[in-house]
Amino acid sequence: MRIVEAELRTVALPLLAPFRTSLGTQTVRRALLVRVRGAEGEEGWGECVAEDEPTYSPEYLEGAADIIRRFLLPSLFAVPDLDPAGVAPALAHLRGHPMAKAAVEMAVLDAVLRARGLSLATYLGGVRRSVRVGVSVGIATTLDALLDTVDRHVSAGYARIKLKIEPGWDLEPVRLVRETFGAELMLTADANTAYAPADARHLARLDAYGLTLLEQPFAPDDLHGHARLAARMETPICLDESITSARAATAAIRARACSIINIKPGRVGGYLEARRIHDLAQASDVPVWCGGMLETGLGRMANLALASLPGFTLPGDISATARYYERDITAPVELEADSIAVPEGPGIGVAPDPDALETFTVGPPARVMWGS
Ligand code: OSB
Ligand code: MG
Repeated sequence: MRIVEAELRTVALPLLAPFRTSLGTQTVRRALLVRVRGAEGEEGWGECVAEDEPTYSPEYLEGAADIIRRFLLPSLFAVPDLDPAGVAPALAHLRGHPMAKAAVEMAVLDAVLRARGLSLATYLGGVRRSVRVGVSVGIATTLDALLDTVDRHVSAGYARIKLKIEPGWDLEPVRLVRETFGAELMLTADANTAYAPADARHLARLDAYGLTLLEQPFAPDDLHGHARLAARMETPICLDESITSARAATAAIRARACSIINIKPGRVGGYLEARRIHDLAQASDVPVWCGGMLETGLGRMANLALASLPGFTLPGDISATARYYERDITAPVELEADSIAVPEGPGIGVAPDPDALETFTVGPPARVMWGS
């Protein structure tokens, strides 16, 4: 395709309940949406997972909108025959900003695959019609409130519960959830970098609770610290924030810093880099699963396509709409037993509902045109 026009807009979706992690509390998910239009009338949508504040990653929503408008789109307007696989190379001279790049690549994937009548899952090499999914449960105000929330999600059918932890909210909530819901519950914990290597002895006490994995206890660049922790804990260590590219994934596996990888397309610069990480992890017998960033239905549908690849053997953080929002910008994403169906339509398989866009868009959409 040749992109001739793009539109950037921010939507603000109120979360049904505040989502607290060791990084902060979110009550509204603001998401940046990118729509591209090609010379032949092709159209595609992308979602940028950058958050309001640069706490999970260095990117943030307004910064992502700025680099997309000023640098990424102008670099792509210059490419006459743009293929999805050509997006990352055309942007490689611009350093960093993986979430912004991923959003633009997603929009090009959607536009090109829709024009070809091919689903994203088929294009990526998906092998599953539905994907087992879990819920990421935030830090609660009380242990009772936590048990109520977990009970609701377990009753809904989710295949796995992930508890957000931080110093002061770790052993006790994990022990209580394990005791209340029994050994059969697939349970994990995510620290979002809240600990230091000096906490290793404390973290090792989590081994008593049969966690499937412990996600990202230490700083993103501390591969050595994670490797030392992995060597002393029975619980498998999984990395999220540390895995910023296929090269970073190779380094982490070689360093034995993790034995499981959380793949988020936004964090690694797009769905094609995400697939490369899947491929190299599979070659090293490292299981992967698809992480989430409280995406709208648009981003979650695309993540389902990725999670249908064969190496995604653990349930993803891709929950139904009802776990996040009263109303989505797409048709609601629904849980069926412990799974969600992989979209089969061309491209991502869904588009934002114009009425919902009208309701949730904040501020005027920005139009970026070739030659302007
Ligand atoms: O660390 O996995 C994380 C949300 C925002 C930023 C980081 C993370 C998360 C989640 C939510 O855990 C997962 C979801 O989208 O349901
Ligand atoms: Mg995480």
